[in-house]
Amino acid sequence: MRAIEVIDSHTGGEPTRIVIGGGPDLGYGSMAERMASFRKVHDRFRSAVVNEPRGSDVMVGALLCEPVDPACAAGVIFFNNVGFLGMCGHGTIGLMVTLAHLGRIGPGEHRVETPVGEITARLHEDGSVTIANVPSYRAAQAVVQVPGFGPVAGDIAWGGNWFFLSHHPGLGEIESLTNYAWAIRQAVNAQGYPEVDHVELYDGNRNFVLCPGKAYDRSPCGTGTSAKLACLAADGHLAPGEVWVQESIIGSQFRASYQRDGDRILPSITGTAYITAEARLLIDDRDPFAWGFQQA
Ligand code: PYC
Repeated sequence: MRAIEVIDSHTGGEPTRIVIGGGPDLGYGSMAERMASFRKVHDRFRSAVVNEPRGSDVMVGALLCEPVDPACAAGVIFFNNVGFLGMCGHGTIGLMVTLAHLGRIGPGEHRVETPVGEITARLHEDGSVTIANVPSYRAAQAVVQVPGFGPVAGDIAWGGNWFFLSHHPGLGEIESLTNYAWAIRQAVNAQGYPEVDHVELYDGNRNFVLCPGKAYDRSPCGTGTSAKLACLAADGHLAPGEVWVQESIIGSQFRASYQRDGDRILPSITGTAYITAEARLLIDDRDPFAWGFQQA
C-alpha cells in the first residue's frame, strides 16, 4: 500500500487538501517546471488525491514542495479535479494555516513559490492570513455570443488564473448559475480566449465563480478577487488602498485592496482557514478505483 499524508482545511467553505508526505519526486526545478513534470508523469497522483472516492469535484489539492530559494517558507503546486492551477488564493490561505498547524511557521510574513511566481503571505496573530498575490490586470473587455443565452458582456482578467467576469443581476440558484457560466466559458474559449478557465458572475460584491472542472468555488476565490480588483481599478471604481469586500455565493468573505504597479495592480487578500482533518490516504493497487475517478 502506498500512503499519502495530507492535511485538510477549508477557507470560507472551500476545501484544500495539502499533501505533506508521499508525493511524487519532481526534482529541483522551478515550481513551473515541477508542475509540468507533475502533469506529464504523475497525473494519476493528482486524481488519487482530489477525485472520488477520496475527494470530490470541489476539492483543491496542493503539493507542498521544497522551495528553490531556501529563504522561502514553501513551494506549492495547486491542482483540482481536472488539472492544475497556476495559483490559488483560498488554497494559499489554507497552506499558511496548515504550516502553522504543523509548527513550521509562526505569525509574520512568509514567501511562497508558485508556478506563476513568488507571492508573500502574512499569518496574523489571530490566525487570519493576508496574501500579496501576483500582479493582476484586465486584458480585454469583450462581448461573447453564448448559444442559448445571446450576447454576454464581460472582462477578461488575470489574477493568477484567467477569468471572464460578467455582471449577472440577482445571481440566482446554483444549478442555473453553473449551466450559464459553463456556456459562457465554452463561448469565450471558442471566440479567441482559450486560456480563460474560470467564470465569475457578480452582483455588487457577491460572486459565483465556476472553476475549470465545473465545481463552483465556495470561497470568494482569491485569484478571482484579484481579477475583480484589476477590473475595478481599470474602471476607476476602487482607489488604491480602499477596502473591497468580496463575498462568495455561500456568504463567506475576503477583504481585499490593491496598490498600483505600472499598468498592473498588486492585490492583497485577507481571509481565514480552519483545519478539518489530518489523514493518510492509502493506495491499494488491487483497487480498480485506486487512482480516483470522475463522473462521466
Ligand atoms: O481562491 O484562487 C482561489 C481559487 C481558485 C480556484 C478555487 N479557488
